[in-house]
Amino acid sequence: MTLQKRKILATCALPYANGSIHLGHLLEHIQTDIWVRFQRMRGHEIYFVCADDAHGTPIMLKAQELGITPEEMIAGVREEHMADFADFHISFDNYHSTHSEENQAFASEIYNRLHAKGLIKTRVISQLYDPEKNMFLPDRFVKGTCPSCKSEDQNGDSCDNCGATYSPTEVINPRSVVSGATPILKDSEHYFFDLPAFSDMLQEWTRSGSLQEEMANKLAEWFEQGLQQWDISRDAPYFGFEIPNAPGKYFYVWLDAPIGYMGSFKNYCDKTGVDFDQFWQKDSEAELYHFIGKDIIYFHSLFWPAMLEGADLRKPTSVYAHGFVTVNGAKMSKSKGTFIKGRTYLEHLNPEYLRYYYAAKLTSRIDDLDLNLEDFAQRVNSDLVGKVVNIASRCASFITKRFDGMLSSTIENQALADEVTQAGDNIAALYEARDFGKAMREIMALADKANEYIAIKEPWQLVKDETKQQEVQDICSLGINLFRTLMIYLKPVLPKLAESTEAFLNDELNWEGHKILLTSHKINKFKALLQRVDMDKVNAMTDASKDNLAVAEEPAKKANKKKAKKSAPKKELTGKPLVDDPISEEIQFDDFAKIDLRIAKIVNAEHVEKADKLLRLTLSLDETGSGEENTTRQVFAGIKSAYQPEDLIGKLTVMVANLAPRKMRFGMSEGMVLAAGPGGEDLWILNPEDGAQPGMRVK
Ligand code: NOT
Ligand code: ZN
Repeated sequence: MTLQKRKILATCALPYANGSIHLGHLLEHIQTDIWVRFQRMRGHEIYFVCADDAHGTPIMLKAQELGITPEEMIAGVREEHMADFADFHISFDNYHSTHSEENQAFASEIYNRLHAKGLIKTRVISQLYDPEKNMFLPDRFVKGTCPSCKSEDQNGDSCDNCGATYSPTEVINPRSVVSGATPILKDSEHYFFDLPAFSDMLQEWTRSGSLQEEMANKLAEWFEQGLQQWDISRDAPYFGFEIPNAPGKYFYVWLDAPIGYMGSFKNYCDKTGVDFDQFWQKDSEAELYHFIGKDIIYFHSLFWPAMLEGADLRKPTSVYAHGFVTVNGAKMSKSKGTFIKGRTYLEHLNPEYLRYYYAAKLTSRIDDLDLNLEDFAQRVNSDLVGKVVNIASRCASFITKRFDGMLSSTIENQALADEVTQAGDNIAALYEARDFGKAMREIMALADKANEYIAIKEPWQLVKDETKQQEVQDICSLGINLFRTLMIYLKPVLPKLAESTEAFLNDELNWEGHKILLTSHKINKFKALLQRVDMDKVNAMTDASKDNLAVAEEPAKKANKKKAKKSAPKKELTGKPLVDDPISEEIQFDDFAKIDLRIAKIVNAEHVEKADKLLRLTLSLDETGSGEENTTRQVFAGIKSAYQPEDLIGKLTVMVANLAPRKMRFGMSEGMVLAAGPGGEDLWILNPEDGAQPGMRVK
């Protein structure tokens, strides 16, 4: 059967240019890469593109915080992302940025076409505005009291306490997360894309049969609720592209993000001469697939096909969504060390382990995938090292030592060879359907058969009998051939292992090659192909991830922190490293933001009778030092082992000022003093200087 050569363009969702790549991103990139490598091996013309998603308010504000331009920031992040992906062997043909000339040209062109057809509407809307920062506030940059349950410090669009969702204008006592100012309501004209005009088209596209069942169901729900006009404009200041003929108005980041797929491909076509239009024109016969996470289905299956249709371009052949990654059965957690950055993983473990584990657990459905770290180590060791590579290591040395590296001219067990070869079509169908887990199981079942064959034949026994040498060569040659076929099947998942295998076998592994066997062929000396996963390294990786407590921390701050560590006096380093302490339950940023840290002056300190650890402190938050009652607090602090009361009086310290008062045996404690150190004598109250004044907020 000769395969018809297909033209395919595949994409992964574009990572935001303000954070590092983590193991969640990598599920998608590995999934897509396996599929793409499979198609390439089959000889299809396939291109794989991606880019950084560089626009929007969070990126603008983050760059401001770092004191650099957004352009500088996104350029740095893009380099980091590209290096991470390359080291996981993600074989992009192109990795671009949405902040590119190509993307701006397409965004404007598509918008102009929609506009010309009357598909863009304008309307004045009223939104919260930060009068200090002079900017409109996206929902997540507003905080305040929940209109429903009255719990404080809730998000601008939803309440973590009662689960209510609302509009930021309904929030009680709203404040801007950016400046702390009270937002005002301000009118502004916005541009809307007329999504409801595409209702019929979208319903038909949904039924075309190429979407996952769960996705089609989700879409059906949305159709039932009715489609809404989509707000595609944002007011300056905004990091993005200005809308043509609309000064001061910018495309919302989600408008130009999917167009970024086109921008990246165009950038590639211009470098290589590939015909861009063949892939994107309305009647294109090329196939177009977007691999995405389940959280962004709406954008890819409603807005995006509608925009393409409205702009007279082709629609995606399909959109493939996957679920989220959990680690050890729970959401990735920074405190447990299971929020693992790609780079941290690479510092400890071989990327192919993760590629294999993800492949072994991926289905074509939208289910979440659990990366259980024990199971990960066990599975990789038992399947790849114990089954697949084991076949080669059991057979290779006989061939090299006794037969000068030469494989037999005949096949010892044709039926077994045929069975492994004939599985190829089914395995290919499973790859095609993104049922990688099933494909891996098929391959491992064949590996079991190969190992069984060798175990029964026991070439290590036969070799002792001079008359059985031909048999030994024949058995081991078949073993090597079975290993070769399995490595052809695994090549999309394990490109580096396949490369070492090619060097060992002195043969190039391509898909069609699974139909032949190597006879009278010379192989090279066998070198260990794959190390076992070492659980100590896995643990070192999670420990190192715990160290990254602030995972989204900016490079500039990190550099400062390192400096601070170096120059800190030795005394402060005597404590146990933080990573050895089990870190307690993870809290959200919002929880942290609730803590009101203040500089306090210790105006009095005294022993507490019958308490062997506690000192009674009187703290003043009053900068004038007048000692007015409502600015003094009594706090019981367990620092007696480290300080004499008289040494504390007059010192400044940092206290949690809004801790609910707690009744203790000796009286009320109205706050908490922060101290650090391993304990005993080695305990230091945080002791601010440099212009600190009682009452000051600590930021
Ligand atoms: N940066 C987005 C995210 O959720 C993905 C953008 C994908 C591109 O990480 N777009 N579309 N549509
Ligand atoms: Zn609430």
